[in-house]
Amino acid sequence: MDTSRRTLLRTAAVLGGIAATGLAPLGRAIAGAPAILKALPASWFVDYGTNAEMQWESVRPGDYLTRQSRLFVRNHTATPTIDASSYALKVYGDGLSTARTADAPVVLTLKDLKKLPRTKLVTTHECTGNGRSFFSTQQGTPASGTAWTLGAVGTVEWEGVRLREVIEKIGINPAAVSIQATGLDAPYSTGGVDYGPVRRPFPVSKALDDALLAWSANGAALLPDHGYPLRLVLPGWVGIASIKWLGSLEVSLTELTSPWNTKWYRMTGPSYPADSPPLTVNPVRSAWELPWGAGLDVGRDHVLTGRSWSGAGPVVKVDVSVDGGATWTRARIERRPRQQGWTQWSYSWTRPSAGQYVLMARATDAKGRTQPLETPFNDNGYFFDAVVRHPVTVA
Ligand SMILES: Nc1nc2c(c(=O)[nH]1)N[C@H]1C(S)=C(S)[C@@H](COP(=O)(O)O)O[C@H]1N2
Ligand SMILES: [Mo]
Repeated sequence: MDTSRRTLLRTAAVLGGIAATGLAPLGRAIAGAPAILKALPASWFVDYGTNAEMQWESVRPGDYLTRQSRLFVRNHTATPTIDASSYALKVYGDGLSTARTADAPVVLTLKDLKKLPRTKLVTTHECTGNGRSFFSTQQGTPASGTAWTLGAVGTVEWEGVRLREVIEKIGINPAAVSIQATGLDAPYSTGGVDYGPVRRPFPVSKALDDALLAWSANGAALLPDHGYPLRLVLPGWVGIASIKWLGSLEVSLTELTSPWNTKWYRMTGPSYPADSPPLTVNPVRSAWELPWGAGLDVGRDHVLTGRSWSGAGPVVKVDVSVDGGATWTRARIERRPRQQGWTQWSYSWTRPSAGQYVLMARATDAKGRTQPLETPFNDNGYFFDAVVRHPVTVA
């Protein structure tokens, strides 16, 4: 598809969003520049304009990792173009060691960061709203936001430096509690309000545990759409925590806030208290590597494959049903997780007779968390973790 047609479709998608929700962002897509720079072939992606999800049917069972060319994109505005040679990360705040507090921000170039000890880490990276459309299609209550099916997820081997190394090198005040990560993308406006650059605070404990400053994914430099030249990765946490195009880190002695942890990315709605905390660890979810409404040949055996993942630990077992939940059998684990990545599984379906079926997969993680059959509604459609009812036809 040529660029003008893509831009047009994006504009249409954004305008469609406005009609549907009343509060779709007026990003750069309307001004004409594409919000996502990489190619989004229709066989690999569903293109929502500023966002794009991976098509599960295009996932190849032999590939454990998700190539960047196939990884979902979630942009609040548009992918910025950043010059790596002049790029620098600024670290500042009253939570740095007292010797530093009075100083100007610590400025670290990519070269500086690459001199520190390197780490590789596999994580499953997922948007908080993955599965959102099922609040509507499966539970009858539409939620506002991008109507993702299950493709706002991927598993990536990041390379970078542990944030712990950076912070310890700079020197931190032992009383520091909070770090705010801010992106270099354009400020985010919606409903006539400018909320400023995309940013979100996280606890110092997470920074000292497993947070990573990543410059590469699966052995290659980050693509612009995925945060080039440097992004934060908070393993197992909601996608919004992993700020792309990382511009600064403010280390603070007091709790920091931003609209991305007060207004959005927390649960609101009838089932939740007003002071429900900011979302952190991702829930348990599963997907079949099949088209929605797949057609399968009658009179044959079928090996069906899929993946399950959790932000809290490895998925240890997966139960599947091919009769809409009437009976369940244990799926065969094909590949155990690499580090904090997903689990691959399969189910051998012996000569199903002709008809319509509903496939279901229900995973359990090492912490004993499992997927419910129904999940309580929340206004923004976060954390749809219920078992998805996947229709197929055997004919
Ligand atoms: N600077 C910045 N960081 C960001 C975002 C953004 O719009 N701007 N989107 C967040 C959200 S909501 C998600 S789900 C992930 C998506 O990462 P990806 O596009 O690399 O898959 O990035 C997060 N980090
Ligand atoms: Mo997200």
